[in-house]
Amino acid sequence: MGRPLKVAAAQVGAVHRTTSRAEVLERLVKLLQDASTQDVKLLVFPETTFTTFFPRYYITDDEELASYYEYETAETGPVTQTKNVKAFFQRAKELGIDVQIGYGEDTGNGRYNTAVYVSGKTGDVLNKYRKVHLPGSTEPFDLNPNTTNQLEKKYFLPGNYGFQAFRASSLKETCGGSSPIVGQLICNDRRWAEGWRCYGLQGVEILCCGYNTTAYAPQLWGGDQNISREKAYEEAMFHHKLVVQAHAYTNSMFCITAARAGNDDDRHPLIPGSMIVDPEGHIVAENKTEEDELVIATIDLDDCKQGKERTFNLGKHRRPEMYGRLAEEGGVKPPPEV
Ligand code: CDT
Repeated sequence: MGRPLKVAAAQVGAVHRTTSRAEVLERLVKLLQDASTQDVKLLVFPETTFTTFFPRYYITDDEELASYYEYETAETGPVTQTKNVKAFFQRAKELGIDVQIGYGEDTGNGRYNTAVYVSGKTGDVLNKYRKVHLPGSTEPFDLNPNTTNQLEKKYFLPGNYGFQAFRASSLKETCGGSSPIVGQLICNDRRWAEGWRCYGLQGVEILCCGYNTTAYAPQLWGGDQNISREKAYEEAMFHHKLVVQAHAYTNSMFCITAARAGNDDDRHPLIPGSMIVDPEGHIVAENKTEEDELVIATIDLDDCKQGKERTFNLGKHRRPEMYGRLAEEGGVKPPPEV
């Protein structure tokens, strides 16, 4: 192995609306400790990991809504220092593990669906990503508490940092003296080719993606509104794996996906699907349960070379002059009828 690295997805099982921060934190720290015992160097956690996936609820109580965010202001400093969650980051630093973790970010001027990548060596935030593609609607589908809504457009602003790759300098020695190039996505972003390609164009070798993907939400998906729960689950898993494996392959990068899984509130099921995918699109490790679980693999970043130098040698084979529409158009403009 030329540039070996032991990585893992930290899948997190059910977190209910009533589950306390303290309880979640304890579970996350246990995952950190178990990862450390197994010598994991990079651990990826899900989207909005510290709380339940609150955008599924139509929340009218401002105080409850406010409780789902971390507050990062000039006074508090970065999320790693904030009182609710700093114990998590302290432990990651003590154990020397790099982490990516998602959370609701409140800057005082806006709220974002955010993930930070934090060095296990220094405890510094090496990169912050804000979710670009916010799915769902600004108003609830309905007020039935059994309905899984998707109100991210109501509770977050669209991410404004773009798709900026970075070097995980903390992992330089482990990776043969050359720091891994890392990119970040959050949940729905993984379904859009655009972000992946932006990262491919920066030579990204490891894409980290946490998510909360509902296993049953026909109101959100459209199509057969009478779809069975079993079939809906199967379809959600199929689409999750399809996009991750295909985009990892076409951009010649590893991808670590970390699910918030389980059946929240015993009525809002989420898919698992935490996995490590290689640059040829193969799954090299995946979850076995729907609970808190580590999915671990030792990968070799040199395996990205095959695709990057041959089939998907972007500099050699791409024709950007043919792709103008991609940057110019938002929606669909069909050709005129003749
Ligand atoms: N959290 C999140 O982004 N969930 C969305 C649900 C859309 S279902 C097609 C996801 O893409 O998984």
